[in-house]
Amino acid sequence: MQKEIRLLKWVTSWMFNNVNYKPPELPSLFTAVSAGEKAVDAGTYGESTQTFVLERGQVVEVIVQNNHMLNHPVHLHGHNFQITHRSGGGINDTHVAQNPLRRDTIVVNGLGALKFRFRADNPGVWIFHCHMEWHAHSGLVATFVEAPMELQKNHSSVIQLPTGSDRICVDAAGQSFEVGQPSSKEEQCASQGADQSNLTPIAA
Ligand SMILES: [Cu+2]
Repeated sequence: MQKEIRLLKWVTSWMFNNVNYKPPELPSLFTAVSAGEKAVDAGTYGESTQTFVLERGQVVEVIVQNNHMLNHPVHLHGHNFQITHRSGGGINDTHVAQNPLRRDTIVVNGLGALKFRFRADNPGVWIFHCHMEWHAHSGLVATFVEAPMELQKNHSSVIQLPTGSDRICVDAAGQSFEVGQPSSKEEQCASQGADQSNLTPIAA
């Protein structure tokens, strides 16, 4: 008796709000410090980064409703959030603890819900993601861009962007240049029609 066995390629990807996160060509932090006033517009960062732009001092409440049966340890960079609700079901309870648990990582239960709050008092670009790495790699990531205009004012003294970032305009133009080419990077980018705003000099 013959049995046929089919091997199927099964592709699984995870997402928040039907957005499958993909790392942007230009890292979101670089966009935040180089996009001028457009940095406050979430669309500037690209749809697949699922960006939320926060104002300085805002109290942010995040509700995660897990529509899948697996638990996910979700992690937020840049903050210790207060957990105000966690359940095995939906958000059906308005009770907030007097002294809520503070964490930067918490499991959202399978088919459960999680609610947490933090104050946007730490300008930066912070990702929110599942800490099971393959879930994050396959898309379970969102981005909080916090007080980008303040970040632009202060970044040169607090953020050291890697020197390799000056190649981004080159990559964006789909060209590469030989090391040691005498013309300035600005000239190289201009000749390729690339956006020079990525070349904003970063003070040491
Ligand atoms: Cu996960």
